[in-house]
Amino acid sequence: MIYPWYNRSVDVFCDMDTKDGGWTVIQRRVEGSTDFNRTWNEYKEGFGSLHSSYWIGNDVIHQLTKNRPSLYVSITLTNGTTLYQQYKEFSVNNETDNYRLYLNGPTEGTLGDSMMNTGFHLADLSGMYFSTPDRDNDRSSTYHCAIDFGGGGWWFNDCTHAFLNSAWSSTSWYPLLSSGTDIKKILIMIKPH
Ligand SMILES: [Ca+2]
Repeated sequence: MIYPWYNRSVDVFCDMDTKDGGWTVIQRRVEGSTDFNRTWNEYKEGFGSLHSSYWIGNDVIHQLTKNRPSLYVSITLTNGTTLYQQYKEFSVNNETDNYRLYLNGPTEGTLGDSMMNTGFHLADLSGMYFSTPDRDNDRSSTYHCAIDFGGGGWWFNDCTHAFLNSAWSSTSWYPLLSSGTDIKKILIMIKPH
């Protein structure tokens, strides 16, 4: 149980094994067991179940990232291998700013950087707004990225290489992973410096 606000508690999953532990899990997905094709308000408030799959909620993420904690993405493949990518600084602005993403390095890991400096500037996500199937805040005039690349809430440029809230079959961390069929489990988590 954590207290993002002094008068309101939230139950979260804590990872006490990875890199000295102390990681607060803001997203957890196990084999596509929960539908992530949700509305703006559902992403705002959070959804899912603590012991299977969940999104903790964008308002909570905003509260927890004001001091720019580290971000750790962990993806376990169906063959048992776990890959990761860590970013030194992560924050999400408030709803008025459409939960705008901030990422800063250094970054390191075995997944590769598919969010910050992807090598393709239209896929770089730092500074981008959050979109959902019912809210297009992306930079593409052609696509509604949150619908057209699998259906789910995420930060998009025009559009993205990483989409971990997509329909499971479209879940991607391009170029390393382009289909959810290779993925067993995803954790996205944060830890203060
Ligand atoms: Ca668009």
